[in-house]
Amino acid sequence: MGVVNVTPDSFSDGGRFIDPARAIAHGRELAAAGADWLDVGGESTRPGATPVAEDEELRRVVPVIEALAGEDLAVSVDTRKEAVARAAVRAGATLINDVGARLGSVAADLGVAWAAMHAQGEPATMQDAPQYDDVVAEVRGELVARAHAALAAGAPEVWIDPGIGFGKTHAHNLALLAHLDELVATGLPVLVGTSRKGFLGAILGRSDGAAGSVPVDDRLEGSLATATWAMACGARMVRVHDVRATVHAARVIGAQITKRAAA
Ligand code: PMM
Repeated sequence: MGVVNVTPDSFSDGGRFIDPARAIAHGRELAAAGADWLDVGGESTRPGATPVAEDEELRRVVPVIEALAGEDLAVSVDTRKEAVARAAVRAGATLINDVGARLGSVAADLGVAWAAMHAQGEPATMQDAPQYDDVVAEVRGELVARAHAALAAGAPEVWIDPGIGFGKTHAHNLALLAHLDELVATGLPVLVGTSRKGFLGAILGRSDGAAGSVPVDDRLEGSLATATWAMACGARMVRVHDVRATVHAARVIGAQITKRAAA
């Protein structure tokens, strides 16, 4: 899944694709590089981000979705808002990538696929003091309950996503990745997004001996390492900015997974 952020303020690519023509061209490039899905979003959910008004979010995403879906590309909409999800599906999106995990009944109503991403709290404050007794069990329990409710309501396809960085400390993120097999074991298809995220910067900064975090544009290797790990654990989709490099990694890890399955 390739990321098409039509936002001025996303942490990794904010402002680069706010112009619809540039966002559409970027989506085409990601598809040509091997993305199966183009994930179009109009609201940054980075920690501390301020919410975007519904009409502004619609204005950002609908023309981009219309253009890309009109070229027979598979498009998902990255949103937390019901009205945006509905308009996006009318414009041609066939997967609601729900970063609040609350729109399962909307996906069921519209007959489109739903990705339920776990988040604790709201973007503005979610990184202030994330708290869990057992992060893996709590995230898994919440996602499975919501996924089964959506399937029971008639959603045709439901994905679960641990929501790396959404109301989670670096230790929570690492625990969720380390135990990704427990999400895979639910039998629901698993989606994971680690691309360029802050915990990678923190790990890489430390291994460099540097005081802080490595910058966003220097996190490719960390993104690939975690995407590859996720795929080896059985995740069926990874949400990434660097599609070409990830597709190459996926081909290599995929060949090994196929070999192991045949052995
Ligand atoms: N992360 C971001 C946005 N949307 N959707 C899913 N399903 N999973 C994620 O991990 C996820 C997401 C934040 O990253 P961005 O600001 O680079 O888009």
